[in-house]
Amino acid sequence: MKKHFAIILATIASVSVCLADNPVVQTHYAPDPAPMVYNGTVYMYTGDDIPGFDFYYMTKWRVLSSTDMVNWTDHGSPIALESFKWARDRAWAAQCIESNGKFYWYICAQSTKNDMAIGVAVSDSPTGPFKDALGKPLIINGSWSNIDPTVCIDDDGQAYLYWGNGSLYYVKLNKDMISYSGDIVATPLNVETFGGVRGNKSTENPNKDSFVEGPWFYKRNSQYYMMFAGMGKGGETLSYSTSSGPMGPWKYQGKIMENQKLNSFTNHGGIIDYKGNSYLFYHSGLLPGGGSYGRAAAIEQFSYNPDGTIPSVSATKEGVSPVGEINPYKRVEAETMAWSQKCSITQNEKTGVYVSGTRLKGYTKVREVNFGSQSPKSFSASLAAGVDGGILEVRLDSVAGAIISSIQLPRTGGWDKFETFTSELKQEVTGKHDVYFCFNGQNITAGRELFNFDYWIFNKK
Ligand code: FUB
Repeated sequence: MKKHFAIILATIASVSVCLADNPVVQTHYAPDPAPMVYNGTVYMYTGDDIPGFDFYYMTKWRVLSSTDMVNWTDHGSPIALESFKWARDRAWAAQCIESNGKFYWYICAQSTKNDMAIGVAVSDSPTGPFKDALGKPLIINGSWSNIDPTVCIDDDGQAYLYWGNGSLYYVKLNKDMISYSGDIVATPLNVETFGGVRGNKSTENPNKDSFVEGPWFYKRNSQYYMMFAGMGKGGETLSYSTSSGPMGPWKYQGKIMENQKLNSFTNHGGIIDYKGNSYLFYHSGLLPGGGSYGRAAAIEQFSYNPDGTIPSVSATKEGVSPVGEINPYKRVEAETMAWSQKCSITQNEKTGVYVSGTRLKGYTKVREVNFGSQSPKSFSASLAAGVDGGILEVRLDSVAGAIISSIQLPRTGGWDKFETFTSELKQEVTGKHDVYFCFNGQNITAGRELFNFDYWIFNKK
């Protein structure tokens, strides 16, 4: 009877509504999201804001991935300014694409020649390791407009690289993806093509918009799309133009997102289709401590109109619905999460990426964990603690939910000396739940780090 009551309680709790999963990264400020779908997984390439300096002070790029659109696994930072010997500052917006089994990550940065330049890093894996493919920039010509590269490979195999701020340029990439043929072409910007252009004073044909930066180039159902950050009131819009060819002529279509309370001047977007849905990626300054220089990626789902036009999309706190689930009987990285508080991410050679900086009342939330019809018997986690006192509590469906297992941590001999700890389940759990890994402790002063957390698994025995 007791056992059945526990199962009923757990099932009721699993119905609880989950609020606020935007921004989708909370462990750091991850702006300029560039999604890529590869082999059934969505990869999201981002920048890394360092707020507090009143400018886009950025030194590295990051990768995350998801197979359900709500839980994101942090793969750390495979490239930084130091990866490019010609780069000295401004690790700004970037995009990665797969071609012939290799991954080309087009980045922009301030060069040692004191301009902005576009470079490309290459890897055999979407999460790296990446290395500078050329040892020099791919595009460099003294301009500060060489930012925000976006790349698309057409059905005939021809790849196009677009980029720009204030101006929109493109080149045709060669098959090797790290060189180009022909001239750099400037795309005509006017009211008809991109809603307007900076400096247009015409009263007969005034600007409805204008191309600012952040182009996102893609093809869908034989139509070419160029989403871009346009000029709105008090901040950027996400606007778009379409074309029947990869090099234009472009026709301005309108604004997708404008006048949203994003707490950020910029919004830098990306669009993908995944598992039958369409998603708009953008960034906001809505994380605590965030703002125009502390931005983080957010996602909204939308549906194209039957004629291929894009409806207007509002920014939400809730974000998107899950399109997959987590198997708790296979090792899950602790850095896979839908939401988190009071923790951060660290990476090193030995362990890879793990959750660090855990503090009292912090937690990570993992959504859509499917325990199936038979309850697990125990829970294991790989944890490291330089000093004792920390407790990892596993709770169901909310931070105040039932504690189904907990691990009281002894010292493991160092903050990077990970050990696997196993504890019994306190109650039976079946079905689908949100699982909260809550950071607690005994006699801990506020602010003290509790433990580091590498991975977890539920055991059937
Ligand atoms: O993140 C730095 C710059 O801000 C990007 O390159 C632009 O697109 C804007 O988001």
